[in-house]
Amino acid sequence: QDLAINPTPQQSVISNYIDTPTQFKLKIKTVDKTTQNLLSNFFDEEIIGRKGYTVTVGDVNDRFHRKFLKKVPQHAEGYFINSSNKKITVIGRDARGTYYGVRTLLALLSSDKFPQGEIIDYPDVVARGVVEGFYGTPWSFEHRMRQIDFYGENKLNTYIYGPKDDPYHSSPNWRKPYPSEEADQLKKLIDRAELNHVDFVWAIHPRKDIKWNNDDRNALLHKFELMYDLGVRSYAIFFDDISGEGTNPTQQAELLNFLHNRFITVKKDVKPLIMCPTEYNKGWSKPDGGYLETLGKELDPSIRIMWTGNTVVSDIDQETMDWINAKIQREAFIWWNFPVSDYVRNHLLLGPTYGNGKDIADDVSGFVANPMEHAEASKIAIYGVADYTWNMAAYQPEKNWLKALNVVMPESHKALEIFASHNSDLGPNGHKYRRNESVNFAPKADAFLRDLEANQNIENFETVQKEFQAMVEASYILLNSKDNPVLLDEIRPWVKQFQLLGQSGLAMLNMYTALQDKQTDAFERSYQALKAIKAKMYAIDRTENQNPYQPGIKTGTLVVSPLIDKGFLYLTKAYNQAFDKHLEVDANYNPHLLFTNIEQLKNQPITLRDRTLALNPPLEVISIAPHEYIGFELLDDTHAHKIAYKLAPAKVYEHLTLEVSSNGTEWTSLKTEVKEDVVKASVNSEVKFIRIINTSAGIEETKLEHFTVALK
Ligand code: LOG
Repeated sequence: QDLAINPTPQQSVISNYIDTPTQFKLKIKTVDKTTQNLLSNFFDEEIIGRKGYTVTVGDVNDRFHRKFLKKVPQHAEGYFINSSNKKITVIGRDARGTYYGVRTLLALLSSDKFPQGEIIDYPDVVARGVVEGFYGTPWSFEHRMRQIDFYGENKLNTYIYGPKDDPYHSSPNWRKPYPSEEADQLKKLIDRAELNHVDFVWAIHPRKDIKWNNDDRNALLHKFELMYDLGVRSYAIFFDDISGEGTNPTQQAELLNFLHNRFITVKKDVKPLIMCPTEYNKGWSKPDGGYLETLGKELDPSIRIMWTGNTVVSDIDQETMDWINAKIQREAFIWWNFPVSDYVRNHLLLGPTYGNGKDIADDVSGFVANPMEHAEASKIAIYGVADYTWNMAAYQPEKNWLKALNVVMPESHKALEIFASHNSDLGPNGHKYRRNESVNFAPKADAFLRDLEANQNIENFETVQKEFQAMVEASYILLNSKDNPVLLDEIRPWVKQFQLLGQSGLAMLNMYTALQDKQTDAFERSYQALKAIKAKMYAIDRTENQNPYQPGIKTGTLVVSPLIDKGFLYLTKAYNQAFDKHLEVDANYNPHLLFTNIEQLKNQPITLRDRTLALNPPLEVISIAPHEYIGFELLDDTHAHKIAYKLAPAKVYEHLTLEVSSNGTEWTSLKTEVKEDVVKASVNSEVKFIRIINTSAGIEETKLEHFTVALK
């Protein structure tokens, strides 16, 4: 039997199980307020008395039997538990260790069988948790409260507050105090974090407009003081995704050392600073600039430096750690960009947490995950992060994932499993980060298509049919479920889309059967039905989640959706041929191409919607060297008609030229006009290529807000 505990304890020796006791006698020794609170909430008057199962809780400075004390692990935050059929003893190495011991005790008591034996437990990674560091709508207050409780329950000890779109964390208001209502809420969150033994790390992102002068230094110091008064005892400074003066490493180090000396060491009860560098991944680090080495040399050794790995979004392994740690002369603090979806906002990332090395525990000073703007849905991945960072060697992604689904939806977890198993990949994206999806179904889908295209009897027909049926049924169950309304609110549009996807799959199978039986009416009915379902899906995609980056709702994109589209296409063609019909076979896809020689943008997706071709705007600053360009290559015989783009700051327009060409070698520049910082141009001739090119002699650093071409 598995202990019902997340994260997985380091060592447990269980000899047998008894019925879980229901009446208790409590002996509480040294515990802090937080642990006391947790105990009193659980052991209410009705279940405690002078008789019953004895629960003893304390720490290593209390009087306990020597043979017990010897077993309490030396690690910070560790604890030891011994249980027999009459009593259980929980001893913590320190206050947080005792708290975690009690968390384990409560988890054990929530199951109907109670183990007897010993647990010796401690975390692998010192700082474990979440960085709310994504672009897009920040989490709500209520969501954050739920998250912090969840961290406490799963022994995560770090919540870094750094939502890019909070104007008081970043520009323009980082110098200003929070308005009183927001300050009140932050205070409540900080208190809640304390109640869960979570370090609330408040981060500031002085972004594009920091000046290296005394005024701005003091503005930072002042803001830190204000946050201190709200209860913050841990701070971070982010220099990611900026350009210009703010990126200077010597200045950054000087500022951080100043804050370290003038604030952190003065306060005494504040934890060491955490910083996110500008070159926060290997792909972006410029070897000649010496940026990272400068930070490594000049930053006070106590200051922790964040790192996202070999690229912006990547999994972390030993080689990653060796490389960065040597440069910064300390163990990097990992900022793992999963399950963040701010660059693929039309997708949900609900798959298992996997991909990181199981041997890097000693090489990191922390490990935090950047989540989706869907807080509750992110818990699936965060549950895995809690387990992975606590006990790496024992971590089992698949098993953990199933438990996570159970925790977020205790009643409907089976339906959620079907939904989540088909909603985990990101689709093509600028960071080239992909996840497995439809793992069990993929080989069956492949076999189905193989048989279909080889004109053979489809052996897998029923299996595939069952999966589509399961998708439809799971969607009904989820939409009607009551066990996590907060989660359902986040995923509802995707569930509806998923239901339609399942139905479209069934229609495709009906087309197949009708064709086999040579029933033309039935075939055409299913064909029309499938098109109608697609129209409905298209409508959802055009109305739900209409953010300016990746608007819409995508589901089952890696395996299920391509299977249905290919099947539909193949069957319609076969039908047209067999019965001399002319049913439309157009599949809607984007035949145009991205046209760029900028390495950083080579995988940036482009989309075609309502006759408008758009570059998916990257979230980061891009640098365009002389002669580098970004644009589109149109399919032959496409008529472009209006071009619009916006780059920031607008002064880069002086160095960029909008050009068109019919062959890719001879270029003409277009007449443009600028209105409210948006550049506009009309195309009056046949063109195949469109590009914005850097015609100056210097590198242009810019944020690309949008770039679109309207097609006739
Ligand atoms: C940002 C982050 C964003 C993430 C994924 C870091 C250090 N910064 O490219 O705010 O959520 O990538 O889009 C980032 O990762 N920039």
